[in-house]
Amino acid sequence: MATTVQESTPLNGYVGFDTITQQIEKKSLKRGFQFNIMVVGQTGLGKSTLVNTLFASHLIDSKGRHDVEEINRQTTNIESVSHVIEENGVKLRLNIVDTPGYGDQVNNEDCWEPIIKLKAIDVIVLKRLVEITNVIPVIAKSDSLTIEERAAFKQRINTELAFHGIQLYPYDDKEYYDEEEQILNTSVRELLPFAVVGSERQVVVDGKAVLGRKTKWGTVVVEDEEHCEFIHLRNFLTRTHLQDLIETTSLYHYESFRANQLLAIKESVSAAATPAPSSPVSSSSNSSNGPIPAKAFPPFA
Ligand SMILES: Nc1nc2c(ncn2[C@@H]2O[C@H](COP(=O)(O)OP(=O)(O)OP(=O)(O)O)[C@@H](O)[C@H]2O)c(=O)[nH]1
Ligand SMILES: [Mg+2]
Repeated sequence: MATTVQESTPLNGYVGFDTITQQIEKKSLKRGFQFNIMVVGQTGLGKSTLVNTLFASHLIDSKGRHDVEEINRQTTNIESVSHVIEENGVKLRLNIVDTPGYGDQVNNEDCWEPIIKLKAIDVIVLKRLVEITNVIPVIAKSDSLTIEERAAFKQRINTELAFHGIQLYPYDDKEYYDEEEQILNTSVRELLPFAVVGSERQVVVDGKAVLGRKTKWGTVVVEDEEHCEFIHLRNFLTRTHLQDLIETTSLYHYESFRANQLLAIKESVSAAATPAPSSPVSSSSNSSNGPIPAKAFPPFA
């Protein structure tokens, strides 16, 4: 039986389904939203500080010094914390995964040196991460770079990311995003990686208390776009792309993960059902590695 769908069928009376947006809003406000964020990178980069700066609250312990006498403490375990933050009646359930700095736990004495390229471990970690989640690169502690170094570093990172085919968020998917969203995404991609500065300390500038870092030579104001790109990162994360980050994680990454898990189960079941012809013993002893999960496919391959 053929089904014909008319473009738009006129209504003879008020039905009331236009209230669906209010219904969604009401339910969403009641439930709140969940946002998972994980910070990954070298020890002492300022990961914990950045998360606290982003959400304007003390969510995770920065392991830096509380006073100048104290030696630097480090995040040594993967720590997951949950917080509910609220703004104008909107509840955001934040799950923060704070990871210890990788690759250099034994010796981090070079962490103050300006970084000028991605390390091999960065590339390996990034390649794995983009398969399972939305990845947004940042240059932390950008106050330690000169303007020229910052520009050169950005360019270098982008060249390396392109060379390794690492697909970052926001994606360039013409089917998923409409024209307006594509323009916005392109403008965001041009800013990547965001060169940011983090601080939980308030400093007084022109009589106003602002988040910043005061040094002998001046004050870096975190939210001043003349100083760094923190404000662009925060606007992008919270004001323009929060909903899309949540949606694409579930739509692409979680679905891809689920499909791979199902595939792995299917493969292990069929492997168990077909005994190896040369082996006289039962195949239930199986290989010690268990099922090898199929490689996750990139979200917009
Ligand atoms: N100059 C400068 N220092 C920063 C910045 N962000 C954080 N710091 C300082 O760097 C030190 C380390 O910061 P953390 O946030 O603990 O760094 P982390 O990456 O979480 O460190 P681990 O957990 O040990 O991997 C602290 O003393 C911070 O105050 C920044 O943007 N600029
Ligand atoms: Mg930390």
